[in-house]
Amino acid sequence: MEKNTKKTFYITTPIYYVNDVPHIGHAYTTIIADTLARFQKLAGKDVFFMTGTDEHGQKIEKAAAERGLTPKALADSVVGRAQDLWRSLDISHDFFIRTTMDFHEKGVQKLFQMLVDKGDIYKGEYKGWYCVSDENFLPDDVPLEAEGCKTCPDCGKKAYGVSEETYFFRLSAYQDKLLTLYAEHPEFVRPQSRLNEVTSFVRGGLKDLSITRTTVKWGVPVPGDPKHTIYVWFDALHNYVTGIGYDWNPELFKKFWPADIHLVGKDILRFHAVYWPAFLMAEGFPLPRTVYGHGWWLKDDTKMSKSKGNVLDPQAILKVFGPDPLRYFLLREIPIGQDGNFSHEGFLHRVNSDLANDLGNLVQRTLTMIRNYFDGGIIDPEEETAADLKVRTDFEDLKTRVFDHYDACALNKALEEIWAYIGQVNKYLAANEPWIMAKDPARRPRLARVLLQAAAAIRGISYLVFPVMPGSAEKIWGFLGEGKKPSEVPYEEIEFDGFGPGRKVGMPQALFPRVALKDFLGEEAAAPETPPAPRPEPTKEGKEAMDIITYDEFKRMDLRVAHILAAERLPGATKILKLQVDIGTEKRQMVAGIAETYTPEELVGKKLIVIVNLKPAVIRGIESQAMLLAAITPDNKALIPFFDRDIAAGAVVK
Ligand code: ME8
Repeated sequence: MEKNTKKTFYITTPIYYVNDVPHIGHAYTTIIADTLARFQKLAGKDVFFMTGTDEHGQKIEKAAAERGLTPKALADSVVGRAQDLWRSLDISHDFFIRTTMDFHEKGVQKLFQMLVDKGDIYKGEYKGWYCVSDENFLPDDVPLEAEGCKTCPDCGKKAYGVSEETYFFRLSAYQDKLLTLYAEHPEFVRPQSRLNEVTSFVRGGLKDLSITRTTVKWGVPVPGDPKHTIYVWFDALHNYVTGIGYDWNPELFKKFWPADIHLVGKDILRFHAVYWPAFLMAEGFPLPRTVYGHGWWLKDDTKMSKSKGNVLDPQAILKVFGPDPLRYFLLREIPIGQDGNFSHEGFLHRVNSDLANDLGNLVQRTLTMIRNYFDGGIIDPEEETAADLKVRTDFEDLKTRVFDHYDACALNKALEEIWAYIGQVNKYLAANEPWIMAKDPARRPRLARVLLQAAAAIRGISYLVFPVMPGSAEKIWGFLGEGKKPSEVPYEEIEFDGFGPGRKVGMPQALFPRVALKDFLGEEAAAPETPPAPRPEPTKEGKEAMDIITYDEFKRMDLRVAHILAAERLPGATKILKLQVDIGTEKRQMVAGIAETYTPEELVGKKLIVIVNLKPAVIRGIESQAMLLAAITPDNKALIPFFDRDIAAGAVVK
């Protein structure tokens, strides 16, 4: 695809209907647009990012009547809540357009009149079927049902018959021009699969489009013929030009039009990839570079939609997690073109594993060590070894690849690559064991190098995730003692050496909350985690028998020192960890209820006591082949007794 070399970048979301407040699906589009806008700013472009609301038409008229409100009062209340949501999601739009704004209505009327004068709009009679939910005329080939009605093939709702005087837009005259556009500029519709759909739709033939209604009152009046209101899609699509200054700010319009990306859901691709360029061709405007039709978020395999009532309210998630976990999850989970099923378990897994464990712990551990071992800043690092150099050069390569992914809207790929690098830096730290080096003053220059490398990597990582997680990236730069914000550093200037010796770091705060499914969904909705095996209430005889045992009985327990080789969390489990241990004679895996007291990272390398001849138990589908000894605190947490000097794995405990 040809590179976009323009200095400006204009990106839009659809303007959402005000029949209800936005849900996760609307949040998704808006987050993608925000991420691309933030990235393009880092890339040095002058960016304009617009979102807004679509307030006219029959759908809104009907929704308002059902609530006993005027359409404008309904719009005002939903707009307030939508704007609150975009604030809570850290959306950085430059302008919020409402189609009830005066300049927009005037602009739409002016363009309508221009097309009448040109002969591209003419008066006629429309007979057909209309779907209010989609604000769309049904194609002629939709069959008539036994009861004499038709069902909308897109949303499955009942359509109703219309027969009225209308103004038509001469869409049929643009069929060949549209096909030429798709052939000469395949980047006009993305992804490629959507271009194919649109092309075959247009090849199938285009009929002129009815663009006014006499039976809908809530709309922009047709100039000189006010018994007609302008069809809501003709009105709404023009927000992309009125919002950027058409007819009221020629400089702004000249600077940013045509749009670089109209980001939309695949449900409204036809309006944007067929009707919109045809209107623009008729009006003589340059055409947008790309209409990007993204996939849908589904709930239980069905598209989330306000009219189906299966939507998820993002505010419920934002209250617990803040914006970045949701932004990250939605962008990481699926490539932009595909559909994805939203599950709370999937969301929590990503937050706990990718954010809290991988990124959060890396930041927390590294900064804590820098503060503990080099309070005044890291000094006198030794020369880079090959392994240290790899952390640096891999960052430089990563930076280029991530840039290309962002530029190509491959946001999930950008995040995948960044997280692979986070994993690499975590391994680098574990392999170097700085916490052990810190005990030996002779190894201080090496310790300095390892922590310097990790801090520099963290600074780079935060910069690269900034477009997706702006708040967290800014916080991490703050902990690193950085004077600037990531948004103030152009992409081409970001360097691994931005964190150098002598920099004093601040106290890291927890970045991502670790939340259990039951706390998030409520006890009943959450699948039970493996409950600890209940201790049987001892009978009188049993109690006496348990109180005193013989030495021979005690001796039957094979207690040994075990060395923890690896530790990890299990997806969706908040209390248990999976450990790999060396018990001297062999390696064993075990599952232990210690996740509320210990992180996997701090356990690796430690030695503890385990009983190795207990019958294996299966916990969460994993065989636990040993059990560790731990004291139970009053609030039911496990505290492991470690050794106060080194001891070999396998040593007998008695
Ligand atoms: O169509 N998954 O407004 P709308 C992903 N006013 N994205 C989703 C989604 C889901 N389940 N549900 C909604 C309109 N969206 C018109 C637009 S533009 C000139 C006029 C997103 O409130 C997606 O971007 O029905 C979709 O295209 C848009 O919300 C539809 O919003």
